Amino acid sequence: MTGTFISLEGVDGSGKSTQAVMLAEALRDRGHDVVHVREPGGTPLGEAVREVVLGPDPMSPWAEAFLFAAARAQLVADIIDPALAEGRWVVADRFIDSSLAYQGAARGLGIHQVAAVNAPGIGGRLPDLTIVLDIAPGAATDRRAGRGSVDRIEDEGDALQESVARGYREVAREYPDRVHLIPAAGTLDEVHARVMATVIGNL
Ligand code: T5A
Repeated sequence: MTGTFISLEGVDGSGKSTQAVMLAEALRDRGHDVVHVREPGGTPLGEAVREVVLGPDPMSPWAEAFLFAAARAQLVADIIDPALAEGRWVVADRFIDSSLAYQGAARGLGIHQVAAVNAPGIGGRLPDLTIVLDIAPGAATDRRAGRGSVDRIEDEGDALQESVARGYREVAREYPDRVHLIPAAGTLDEVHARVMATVIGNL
């Protein structure tokens, strides 16, 4: 028995963490056994990498890409693959498409090059469905306003986020069977309804 793997993606502040929680709860209400993970993080190594990669010290684009890939490899080995092997559902707040959009597209490393760097660590594991919350970066910045702390990547501002948004559209064109863009404007419940419709329509 193999479980089902769904990832949620989007620019910073697109609302995907909120929607990941709502999706996990909705799936549990339907009787599914759901594991909810976030990237970078989800394992002791991943949380340690998160501190470094989102911390204030500058790093090269490839160093950044390798750090995210290392955290992902550990998450797949320790949490995602075992959960799927038990037939559970996995809802991930970011996965490989974050690296493809941020490092591959926005940092200019190349989507295929970054996918290739990640490939050995994930051993072919990809989500069954990836939902990208599509929102104008300025609107996402407004949603984050007032939350206080800003990490190193958020601190780079809307120009980077614009490139990331274009990157996600490129990723969706590259992997159209798996990656679906949905509008992230509207209330939490309106966006959740779009997420559920996408899940039901594609799984
Ligand atoms: N990164 C990550 C890479 O560069 N490469 C990688 O491979 C990976 C895995 C992660 C950073 O690392 C980068 C991407 C990121 O820059 P993070 O702390 O996990 O850092 O940051 P984010 O994933 O961006 O998480 P955020 O919490 O900042 O944003 P979310 O998850 O998009 O948004 P969310 O749900 O927290 O909502 C933000 C605010 O908006 C409100 C929420 O209540 C919240 O206050 N909100 C809404 N308000 C109105 N209407 C709606 N529909 C709303 N939905 C949410």
